Amino acid sequence: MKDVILRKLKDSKGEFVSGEELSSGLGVSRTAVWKCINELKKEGYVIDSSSKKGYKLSYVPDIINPWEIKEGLDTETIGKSVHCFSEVDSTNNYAKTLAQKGCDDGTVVLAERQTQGRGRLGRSWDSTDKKGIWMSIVLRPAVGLEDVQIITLAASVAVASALKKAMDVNAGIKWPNDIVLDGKKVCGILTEMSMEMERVNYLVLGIGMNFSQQESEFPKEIRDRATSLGIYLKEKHGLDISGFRRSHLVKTILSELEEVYDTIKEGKVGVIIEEWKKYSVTLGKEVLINYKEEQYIGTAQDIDQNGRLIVRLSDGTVREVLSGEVSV
Ligand code: BT5
Repeated sequence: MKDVILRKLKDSKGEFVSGEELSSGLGVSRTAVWKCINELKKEGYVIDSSSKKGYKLSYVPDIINPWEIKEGLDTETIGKSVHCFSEVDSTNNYAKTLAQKGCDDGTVVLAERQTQGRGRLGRSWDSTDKKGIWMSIVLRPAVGLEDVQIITLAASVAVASALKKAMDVNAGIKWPNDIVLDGKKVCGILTEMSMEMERVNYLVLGIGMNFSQQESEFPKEIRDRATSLGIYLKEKHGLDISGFRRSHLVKTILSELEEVYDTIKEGKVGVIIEEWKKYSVTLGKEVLINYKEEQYIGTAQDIDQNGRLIVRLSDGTVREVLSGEVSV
């Protein structure tokens, strides 16, 4: 019922809607409408009430709920099912549980806060309450293990392109899939998967995007390496992040993600690679590769059709790097 009321208030574009219209439209009492309005107010929506004229929506907060995400979402598959929480341990964990129960391809899980947000290799991911986009998407592509890296690269392309479309922000991709702004990490992607008979059973794409944190809100040990869209927009363009909505960026990411996912389904991996190269801040640079116990320096020359980074070492040998850490 809350979503129908919200829809009507939004459709009335700042005009009052009478309590009578809302209650008769929904077939409920005016008290029930009033209760719903109070719940919406508690969530942060500013709704003016007048005993004569009814209710008027005057402010939509920057909150993550299924109505804000689904409203105007132009996708066919990704985001048809959306689960939102005020707190979870990790959206990737929750998404995995849903995937194991057989949820649809494209199911999305979002939380305002994660208590145990994860990075790769057991590292932790700082997920401050309401300050970022902490989101996981379940995908069920009909592919084998060798294609998983491309899907992860494609996700970083989708995020970089969504940042441009939704906020006019020019982000770079550091191999394999860190999204950076002026060399600082604004978003990380964690892909986890379940395999069955050498085929992917499901993938969980975890996307962590720093949105409105101030520098002091990051843990000390990552302050010099992490940034948020808020910090970047203020420093670079003098813009205030309060003029943007996380839900709008989420929708744009989901829409871009569907586009790259469709491209992969059509077998056009080359298109993804070319797009990735456009955003790359790694190619052509001298890089330090850390892979397990090994460390080596070389020049990042290219990425191949499987998403491996091609690195030429100073002695002329060429290495294909599938995973590891890259410092530019
Ligand atoms: C990543 O790992 O970059 C993947 C992060 C994925 C987070 C999302 S949030 C939604 C979903 N649910 C989860 O539980 N996870 C996913 P990695 O490349 O290993 O980077 C981790 C490192 O980044 C840490 O060791 C820190 O140094 C740094 N870091 C931690 N929190 C950060 C933050 N909020 N912003 C920037 N850097 C951060």
